[in-house]
Amino acid sequence: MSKYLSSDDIRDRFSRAMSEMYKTEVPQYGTLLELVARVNHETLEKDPHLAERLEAHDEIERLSVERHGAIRVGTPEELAGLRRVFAVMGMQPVGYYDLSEAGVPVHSTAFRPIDDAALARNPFRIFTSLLRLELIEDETLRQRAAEILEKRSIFTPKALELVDTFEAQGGLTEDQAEQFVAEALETFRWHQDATVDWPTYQALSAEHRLIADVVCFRGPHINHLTPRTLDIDSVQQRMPEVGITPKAVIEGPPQRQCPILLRQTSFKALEETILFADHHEGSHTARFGEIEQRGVALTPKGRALYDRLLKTGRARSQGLDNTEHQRVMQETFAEFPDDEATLRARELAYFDYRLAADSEHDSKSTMAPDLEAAIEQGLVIARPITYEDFLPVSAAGIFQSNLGGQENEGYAGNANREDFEAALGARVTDELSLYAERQSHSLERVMTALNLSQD
Ligand code: OOG
Ligand code: NI
Repeated sequence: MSKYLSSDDIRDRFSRAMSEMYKTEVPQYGTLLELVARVNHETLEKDPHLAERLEAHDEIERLSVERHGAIRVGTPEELAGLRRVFAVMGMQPVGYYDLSEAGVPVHSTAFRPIDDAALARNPFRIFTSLLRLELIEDETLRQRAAEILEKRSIFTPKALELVDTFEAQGGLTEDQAEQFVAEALETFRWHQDATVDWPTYQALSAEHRLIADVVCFRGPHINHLTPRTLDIDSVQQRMPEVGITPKAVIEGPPQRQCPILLRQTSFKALEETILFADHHEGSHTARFGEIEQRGVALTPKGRALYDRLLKTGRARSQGLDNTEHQRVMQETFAEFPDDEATLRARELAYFDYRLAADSEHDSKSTMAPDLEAAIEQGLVIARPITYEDFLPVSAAGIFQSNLGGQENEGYAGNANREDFEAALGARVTDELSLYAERQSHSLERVMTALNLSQD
């Protein structure tokens, strides 16, 4: 047995500690967690078939611990530091998201666990954005922002020391891990006092509110934490009952028999009192709450169809309320097959193949001529692979709803993955390749076990 705690354990502890901290910082988040737990419980009670399926797919356990968060940093050094901190918790950078297209001066990745066992244990993810100062046109303002960022250090000395220890030893002992969780948490804490005076804040905020949010504080405060719900429509509808006002529409695909990708909604950021460095008392809005419902990961072909229908649907539902928006989306997405067999046959979504439990012992002697027959005979089970990543259009909608819709079209067309990776000090993993690999590995195992040839 290793004398070190596993990265999965450290991540699990950290995500719980982060959730506790955010609950005290933003009480509405606690209220939202309770509502989501209630809705999930009711949904599972009403639908025993869903409960069984989630159980069989190792998804019941992770449901109650599942959440993602989001942070924004200001410099390449900060981003690279985060990469090392998250690596201690088994979280790798996956995906590149260009938000300049949506008028927000950042690009992003998601730090998350990658392998099946780690995802089943606790899929905690952090959507991490890097501010793009180079997109600020006003040179004086750009330099001012860079100088301010230069002066801060977002990690505690002890956290950095423990990251060094982790890298040198290849793990952390129980005591070290405990201390690491407490120290790492400090980076994401909220501070009511800004590091700049009120005029500086206002100047940065006038360029873009997000720039002020990144530059004017001691560190990348966690700006939301998002539990996973099994029925997002119900939570959206019931939020007002618990005193929470949801954003206008649910982002992403409409409700379906076979959920795809990711549906998200949030509540508006709070206006919070801030004490500025010149003792001016002002306010800042940054922190909010969000919920998500996850479905199956799509292949490039499925994703292209999703993107096309989303674009059509959004164009047709401009300015509509959520009920009408969802109706238009349902109509638009009627073209997207909504049963697992077709999603699989047309290679629109990724599946994980397993031998049925009772076909394991005499698998070699089955008479199934091919995979499809084996599935039909119940020897092999194909289960949808859950989408673990994010969606740029939805993310833009979430950013926008919390920035008062502030967009700057001048930022668009600036995707720069190379720059982002240079800042990160590593390549980001392509999310689609991860799903494709999981599918093909599972397929190989099943084919070998059943003596089937792959053609
Ligand atoms: C991140 C917004 C993106 C999501 O769930 O798509 C996001 C941010 O506001 O910093 O969290
Ligand atoms: Ni989010």
